[in-house]
Amino acid sequence: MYKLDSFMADLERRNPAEPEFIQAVREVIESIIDVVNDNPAYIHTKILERITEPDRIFSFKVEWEDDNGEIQINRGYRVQFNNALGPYKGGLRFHSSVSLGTLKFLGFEQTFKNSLTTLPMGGAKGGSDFNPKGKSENEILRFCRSYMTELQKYIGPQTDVPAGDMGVGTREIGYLYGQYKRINSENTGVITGKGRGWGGSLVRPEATGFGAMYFADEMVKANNDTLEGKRIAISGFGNVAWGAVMKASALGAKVVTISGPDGYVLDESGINTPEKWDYMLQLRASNNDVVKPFADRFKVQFVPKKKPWEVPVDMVFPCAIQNELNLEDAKTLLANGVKYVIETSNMGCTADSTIFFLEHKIPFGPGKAANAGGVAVSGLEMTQNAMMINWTAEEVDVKLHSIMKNIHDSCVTEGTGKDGYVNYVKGANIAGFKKVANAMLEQGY
Ligand code: 2IT
Repeated sequence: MYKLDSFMADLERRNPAEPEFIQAVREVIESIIDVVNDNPAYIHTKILERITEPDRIFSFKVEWEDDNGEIQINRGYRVQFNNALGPYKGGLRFHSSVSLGTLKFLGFEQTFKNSLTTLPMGGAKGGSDFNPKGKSENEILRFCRSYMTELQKYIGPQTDVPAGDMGVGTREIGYLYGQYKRINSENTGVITGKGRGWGGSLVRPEATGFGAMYFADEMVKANNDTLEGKRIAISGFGNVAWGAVMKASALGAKVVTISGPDGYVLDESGINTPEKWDYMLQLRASNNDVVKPFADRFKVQFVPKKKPWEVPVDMVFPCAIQNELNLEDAKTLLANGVKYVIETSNMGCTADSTIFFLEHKIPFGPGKAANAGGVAVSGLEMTQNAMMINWTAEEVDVKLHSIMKNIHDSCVTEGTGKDGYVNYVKGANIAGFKKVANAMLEQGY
């Protein structure tokens, strides 16, 4: 029999100073411990110890030259967490906050998320503490080239397929893929999120935001409700927020906020025109990591140094970074009448804020379910690359939509309580876990 406290104490002892990893594991173990203890095969094969230990971790030096001719040194990583279901798959994050513990938490989450998509993908994550803010195009190119010179030793289209995450978009994927190809002389689906002209899937850039909105659409329908007319607060202004605002508009909802490290934009008329969406892309491409110019450009309100969670809304979609919404924010949101929370960033809500929402029976879509659309379309990109064909945007979108509906339904199946309230956190964790755990058991040790 597993006991939560002793298992977690042991995990903390073996993974010191990695609070995000511990947080991510604790949430999963709390959800699945009864399922595990009900199945002797899980207990005597030590499934929990095995599923929380990454298969392997690479850490490497990345040297590159800045525009002043000075040598800079960053640390690069790839965490290959679990490949029971398929080749390792997961994004690369270039951000000053990146540490090994961050990437272990993200790789762990990715394993269950990828399982939920039902596509054959294991879980991984990688990246660097390289901070793209303020870097020139040439500096980014030189960094990507050096990073891939090391990373290419460990990846391959059947082994490990990276993609983008924070700080890594189509431009960076291009530079990374170019260097992989230069060294290995092969054109394969070794990385996803490629440009649409050279093997990238249509709808991949939009996929995480679209998927989150499809997931939200299923959540509201399950509550005999509709997205039509809903007021939404979104954080972030990157690729994920961009996809989400576009799909929200298409489905009749109104997004009134986006945010950056400098504060948030409050646009009461709604972020619902192609000009505004295109401007978000320009802002991101500028590498300044500020959102205020959006407010200046469209003459709407800018609230400096604050998060958008103080704005009264029906739904919130954290789309920026882990632990960006805390217990205080959760209390404010609830007092202001929030009806749904869709965690679109990975572990965007702190543990206590998640518990608060669940205790108050707010439908809460956890990141590993709600944001799985991105990696799902990455999986579809791998399929297209392997078949040497391109699907139309409609074909990809239909598949994405059906995957998100499926994930929602799996959460309902595994997460519905006696009172009818759907605990999507529990549902996603149980559904994601069972597939990975059963595959591990069937494959032996
Ligand atoms: O967090 C994520 O799921 C991603 N960054 C996307 C990973 C992928 O392989 O597309």
